[in-house]
Amino acid sequence: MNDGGNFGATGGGSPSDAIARRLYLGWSIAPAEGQAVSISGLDTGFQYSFGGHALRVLLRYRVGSDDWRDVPAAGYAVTQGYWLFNDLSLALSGETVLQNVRQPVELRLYVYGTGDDARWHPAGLVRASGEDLILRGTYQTVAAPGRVDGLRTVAGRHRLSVSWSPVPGAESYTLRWGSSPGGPYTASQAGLGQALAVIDALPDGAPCYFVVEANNAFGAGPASVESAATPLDAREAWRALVFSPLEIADGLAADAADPDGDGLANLLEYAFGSDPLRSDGAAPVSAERAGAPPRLAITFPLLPDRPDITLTVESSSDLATWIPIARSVAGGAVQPLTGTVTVEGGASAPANVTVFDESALASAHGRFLRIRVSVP
Ligand SMILES: [Ca+2]
Repeated sequence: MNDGGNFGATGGGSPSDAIARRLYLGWSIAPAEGQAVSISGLDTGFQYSFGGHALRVLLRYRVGSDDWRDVPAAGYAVTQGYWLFNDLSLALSGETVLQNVRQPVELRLYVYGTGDDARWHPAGLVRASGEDLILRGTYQTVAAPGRVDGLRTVAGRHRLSVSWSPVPGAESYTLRWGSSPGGPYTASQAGLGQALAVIDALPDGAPCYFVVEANNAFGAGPASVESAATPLDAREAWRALVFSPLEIADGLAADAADPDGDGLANLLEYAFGSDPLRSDGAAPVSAERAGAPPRLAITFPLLPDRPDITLTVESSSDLATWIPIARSVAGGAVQPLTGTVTVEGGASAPANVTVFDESALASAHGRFLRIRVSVP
């Protein structure tokens, strides 16, 4: 509002004077798509100082880009005084143009003084009850809902949690998804009562493309803009479970990192199921002499749901040449790679598996075993 220091004018302020001088407080409302509003009235008021002149108001409104229409608040005048509240109520249910509106409505409350010099100082629209402006009315659903917007996704192992902004007038939502951008959307969940859903049992590493529609008795609204996300693979899910987002951002969750300083890189902690943030001193892999004649044996945990891990036991007699002697792929059983190697345990994961070297210790000068952990 530009009061110019004076809401009056030479010869007395008037509505046309206030309009010309743009002495107004304005606001607007926009019905949601598929919704109509009916405005029945407004309540507001002025808090002002240095009273001494009549303060008058004029409400102007327009629907869309139509002409302005005037609602004079005849006879309204502030009570003269200092910092008084002056409540104002205007009935608008008789304004037929403001009923069942589906376009934006712009409202302006013009303020003027009837004297030559009306140096009012309204502090704002404030009612005695504390509210600044109450627009009374109702809204009703008159068409299918608008487009769903604001899609957000949280990825998990084999799953996506999808949420979106609630749409006015929606009674339910339909979520459709598929594996190709732009469709076809081969799966769906309909009748969703809330603005969220979980897509489950998704394949590893494949992006999922999805759209959401809002529905009501008038039909389905337009589909949202397509969104896409990829479920976490096994290692990503393990990282998300074990590390905080900050630790991941700082690189502490990288395969080669060793944040607990126990000599086991994160990839090995993941492969063997140990805690990468706590050095508890219990090495997951151990070696011993076993059997008759004695052979070198290495024991390690075999975990299920490690689809990205290949464990290869390698042997050497000189620490220079290493020969693969047994292997587990994707959490599967450990298979001997040579005829004289034997494997105990690990028929079903999780289990401890012991792999016995191919040569008896008595017939070798020195034997060494190690486990190679690799990812595709
Ligand atoms: Ca470690």
